[in-house]
Amino acid sequence: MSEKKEIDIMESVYDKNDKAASQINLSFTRNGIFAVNVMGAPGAGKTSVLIQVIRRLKNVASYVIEGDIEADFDTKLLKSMGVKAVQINTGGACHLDSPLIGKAAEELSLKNGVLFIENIGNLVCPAEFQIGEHVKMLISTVTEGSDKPYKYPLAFEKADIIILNKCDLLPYLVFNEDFFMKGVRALNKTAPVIKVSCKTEDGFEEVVEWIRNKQKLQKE
Ligand SMILES: Nc1nc2c(ncn2[C@@H]2O[C@H](COP(=O)(O)OP(=O)(O)OP(=O)(O)O)[C@@H](O)[C@H]2O)c(=O)[nH]1
Ligand SMILES: [Mg+2]
Repeated sequence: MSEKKEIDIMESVYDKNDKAASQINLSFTRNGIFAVNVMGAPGAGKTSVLIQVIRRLKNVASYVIEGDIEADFDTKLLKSMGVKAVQINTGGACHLDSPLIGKAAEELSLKNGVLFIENIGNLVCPAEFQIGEHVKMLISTVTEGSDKPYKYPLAFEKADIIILNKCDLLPYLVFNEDFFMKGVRALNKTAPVIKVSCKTEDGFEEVVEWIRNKQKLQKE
C-alpha cells in the first residue's frame, strides 16, 4: 500500500513539473529563445564547454542560467566575459526544475538568442526533469571512463547531442572508444557524438554548427 502511494506522489511531481516546463518552453519559443539544457557529472566541463561555444556563436545573443548547489564561481566567470548570466543555488537539490527556471528566466529579459541552462553536476536526476528546453546537451568525459552509458543510461538516452570532452587527456588514460560508442548507440541512435577538448579547443566548430542548425529549425 505504502509503495503505491510513493509512485503516485512521484507521478504528480513529474506531471506538475512537466506542465510548467511546457509553458516555459512556449514562452521561450515566442521570444525567439532556443534553450539548451546542459547536463553532465560534476567537473565534466559544462562551464568550460559553454565558454568555448559562446565565444564561437558570433552574432547570436547568448544567455546562461547557472545551476549549482552552492557558490557562484561559474556565473562570475561568465559575467566577467560579458555573458548575460544568472545563478541558481538549489541549496541541496540535485537537479533544476521548472519553477526555478521560470524565476531565473524573468531576471534575464530573454529575447532572440540561445539560452544555455547549466544543470546541477549530476549524471542521474537532471535527465528526469524537463525544464523548458528545446534540446538536451550531455557533456561526458574521457576521464569518467567508457562504461558510463551502461551505468547512467537515462542521460545518454535522452541527450540530443553528446559532447565527449577532455579528449586532450586520451594519451594518459585507458578509454575504450568502441565500447563507449556501442553503449551510446544501444540507447540513442541519433544524437551526434562530438569529441572536443577545451584545452586544445578542438571540435567546437561542429558543436556550434549543430546548435545553429537546430536553432534555425526551431524558428521555422
Ligand atoms: N584537460 C582538460 N581539462 C578540462 C577540459 N574541460 C574542462 N577541464 C577542466 O575540468 C575542470 C572542471 O571544469 P568545469 O568547466 O568547471 O566543469 P563543470 O562541469 O562546469 O563543473 P561543475 O559546474 O562544478 O559541475 C576545470 O579544472 C577545467 O579546467 C578539457 O577539455 N581538458
Ligand atoms: Mg560549471
